[in-house]
Amino acid sequence: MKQDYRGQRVVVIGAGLSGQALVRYLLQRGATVALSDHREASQIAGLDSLDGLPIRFDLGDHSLDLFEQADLVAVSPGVPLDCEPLKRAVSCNIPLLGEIEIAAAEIEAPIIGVTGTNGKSTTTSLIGEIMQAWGKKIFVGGNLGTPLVEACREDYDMFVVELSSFQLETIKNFHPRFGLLLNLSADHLDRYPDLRSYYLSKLQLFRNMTASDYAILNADDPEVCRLASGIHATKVWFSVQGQDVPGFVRREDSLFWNWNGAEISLPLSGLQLLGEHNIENAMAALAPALLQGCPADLAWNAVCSFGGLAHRMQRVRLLQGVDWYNDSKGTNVGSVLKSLAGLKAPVTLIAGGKDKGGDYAPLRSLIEEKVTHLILIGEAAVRMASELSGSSEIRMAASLEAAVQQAYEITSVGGSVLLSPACSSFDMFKNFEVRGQEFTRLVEQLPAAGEDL
Ligand code: UMA
Ligand code: ADP
Repeated sequence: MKQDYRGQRVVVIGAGLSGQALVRYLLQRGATVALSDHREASQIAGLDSLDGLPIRFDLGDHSLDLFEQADLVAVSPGVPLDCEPLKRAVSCNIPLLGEIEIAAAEIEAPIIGVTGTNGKSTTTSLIGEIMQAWGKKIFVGGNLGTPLVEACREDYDMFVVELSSFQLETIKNFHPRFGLLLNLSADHLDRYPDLRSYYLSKLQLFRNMTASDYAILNADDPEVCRLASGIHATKVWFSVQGQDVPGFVRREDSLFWNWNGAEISLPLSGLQLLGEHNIENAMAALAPALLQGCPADLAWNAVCSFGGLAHRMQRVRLLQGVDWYNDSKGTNVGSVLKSLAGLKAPVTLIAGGKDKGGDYAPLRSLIEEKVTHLILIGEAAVRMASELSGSSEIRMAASLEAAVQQAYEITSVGGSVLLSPACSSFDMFKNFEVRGQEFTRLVEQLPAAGEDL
């Protein structure tokens, strides 16, 4: 239901992409807006896009009285709900609404929400590709880049939205027609007190969905299966391990769609994306298209044409018999496991960055199997070295550049070098894209045989 904000005093907390988009939207909808961020203006990118707009800036620190006197606080995803200004607002009974909740109230077209610990961006993009090939005007964004509130007043046939646990924390009436839960494993334990709280945030996606909506779920993921009983939407499953479930099943070299009497098979040979996890992403992306009547061959052609997103197992270069891969978006243990699984030994793994509080020990057995050298960078390096001690030869590097140089010197012909950090980038870089770009630049500069060092 469209919300009227006329006459309301709204404080937007967080002045990043979401906060700036919220400000523009709320002003258009008649609110009196203040924008609050604990960073100084000079540290915030893009703030000049708000120049000339009638807003109060509250930068450098949060003025708690602003939060006590508001009618509503609009929350950016990166702001934890237990921060002091939000606790203060809650104690004064002032409602908090997240960016997705505010945006979705404007939208009448079907929404496809994509969540899970890994594979969200790839799957969201695949859905965008399929729908565009089918001639639909589709918004593709959310956590992927463009905040939903930026686009919610535009006329799209449908919206596919990547949703992080942070964005889902503040859901109240958000009601997608399709909800995808790709997988669940440890992540963001620097924000959540335990895994359960993180998983429950993800499950918020389904809270308003009913039997006339569809939940698209990974039948091979034990945590997803365990939590599925609380989901009321009609369940459509996918299984790369060949489980006999209603939905998508992979058997040998084909995918089989088995739903309501329809039986379709698709040959995996055309898929460009590598790795079992990308077969899961492909099945999850195809399901909402087929359920809406998209012709299967058209959808499959769109999936097969997709070459993948940058910074996800992107092959940078073959140099002197060594393959170099940029997997800068491998920011948790679960994703590194998938990326490593797709490579054969010997691998030099460059990992580390900003610690997210999870456990690195689940990496041990695959590292023992495939990784000859583990080069660690960033704040997490010391803890990773201690938790993975003895799993391979471990070295420390003071910078990404030093790590690349070490990898160049020690990796033997026929091997691979993989940057897949299992950590976020914020200790050393602006974001994972900048880390991946820097890695790519460093690797491209490495001299080929015969060139001077
Ligand atoms: N801040 C405060 N007070 C606090 C805490 C933070 O003022 O107590 C401020 C920070 O100084 C900063 C702002 O809040 O200026 C943070 O805003 P934000 O992190 O929400 O940044 P946005 O630019 O709005 O980006 C967000 C998502 N960021 C996060 O969830 C951390 C982006 O996802 C998303 O692309 C964007 O909205 C558009 O939807 C990024 C991300 O890292 C890529 N997501 C995490 C992930 O994928 O693992 C969840
Ligand atoms: P997200 O948006 O959830 O971070 P991406 O599609 O950007 O996911 O992929 C990030 C990394 O996660 C990839 O580099 C890959 O290693 C891993 N990954 C991708 N899809 C999956 C999946 N379905 N299951 C597990 N890991 C995956």
